[in-house]
Amino acid sequence: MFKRSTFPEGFTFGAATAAYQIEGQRFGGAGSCHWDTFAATPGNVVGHEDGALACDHYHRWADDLDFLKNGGFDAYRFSTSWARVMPDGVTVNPDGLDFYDRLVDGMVERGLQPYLTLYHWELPSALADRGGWTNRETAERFADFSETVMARLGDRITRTATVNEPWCVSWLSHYVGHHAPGLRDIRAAARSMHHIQLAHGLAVERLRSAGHGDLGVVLNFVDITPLNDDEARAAARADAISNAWFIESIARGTYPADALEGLVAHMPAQWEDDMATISTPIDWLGVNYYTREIVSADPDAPWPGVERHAGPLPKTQMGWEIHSDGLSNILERMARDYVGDLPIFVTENGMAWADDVVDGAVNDEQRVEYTAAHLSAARDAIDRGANLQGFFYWSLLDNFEWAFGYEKRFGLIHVDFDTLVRTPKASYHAFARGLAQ
Ligand code: IFM
Repeated sequence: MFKRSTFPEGFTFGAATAAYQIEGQRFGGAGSCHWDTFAATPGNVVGHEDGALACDHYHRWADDLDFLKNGGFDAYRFSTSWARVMPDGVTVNPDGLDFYDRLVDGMVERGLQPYLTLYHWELPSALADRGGWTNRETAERFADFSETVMARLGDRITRTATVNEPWCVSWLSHYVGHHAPGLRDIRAAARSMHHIQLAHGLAVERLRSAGHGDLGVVLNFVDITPLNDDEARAAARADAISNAWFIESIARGTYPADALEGLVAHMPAQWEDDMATISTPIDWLGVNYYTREIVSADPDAPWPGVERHAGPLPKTQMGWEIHSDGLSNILERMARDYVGDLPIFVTENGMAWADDVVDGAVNDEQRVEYTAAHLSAARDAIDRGANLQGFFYWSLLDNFEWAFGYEKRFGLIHVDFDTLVRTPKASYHAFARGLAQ
């Protein structure tokens, strides 16, 4: 597997989850969120599944935290559901805040550092009704929500991320239509791509002025690979939309020209005035990495006119190529081109596999290998100049994998979704052994 001792002193090892994917949305007075309504609409989620029960982490969180403690992990990356804390998007549900308060106390009691992500996609339906991320007001309300959560939890949080994967919040959800709210509209995409960045910036400004520190953001990256030497233009366009839009605006206060060429006509009025807020300094960067994408131009398709190709490498249950070098490429690029010496954390990396429990055990040797290869790539990135300070496996538990329902299993811990029984997989035990060495 790997050895903790091969990483720098103080390097943080953790595992990550997100609220809607594990908690059980029906408990504790949570309000309707746009994932509830998206999932209730035929054809959106495999098996018509939703997050109503999920892993019932709402009631079983103590056992789940024990897995982290007993495995020797240093930290837990979790998220707060906006719809649980503010069911209508603005009014506080005391039970919601109490739940997260207990959860954070539970981490501290177990010696686990809490890494909070404020928004991992539970947009309250009341705000979705008013246009969700296509409406600038949602960004303002997000800053209010962030301040409320941090006023209650901030004294015990090690690091805070504003938003998880703004590309998923915007492009994947408003242009590809694969995630809530399921739109396929370039104007909605452009607006949401700007407003989610603005939400991040407003929240950082608000939290900073309230005295909070260690503020960052979690961005997802794909290692974009041109199909051949003639496809550099298509690769640049794909990279601008998937990667550069989100990091360049935060690190430099500009959007990449290769993305603006197709989006500028659809941007909200006076968007340039927001760039200073979007690029307000952060304290750390979270990188989520899973795979690469091989691309070429598709001249018959509307902008951005990019076609994706299946690559030759072995694939996970998601059909994603396993390409660990992509992780070191991305980490090195972040340090070199965007954030310099700023601390970087791999906030998600992991693989889905169709795991089964056999005689009380799950022998997921593919995941053991995947994780070892990516940890080795993370270690290489440190030698290549990235100030990488931690690595979080995605995910602690098998969970609700969004539009794929419960079929895709990413966890170190297997969850039987009929009985909710948890079974640590071989990868969990391998991780624990590596952490002890
Ligand atoms: O499950 C998701 C997570 O919510 C965000 N990052 C990618 C994971 C795997 O698809």
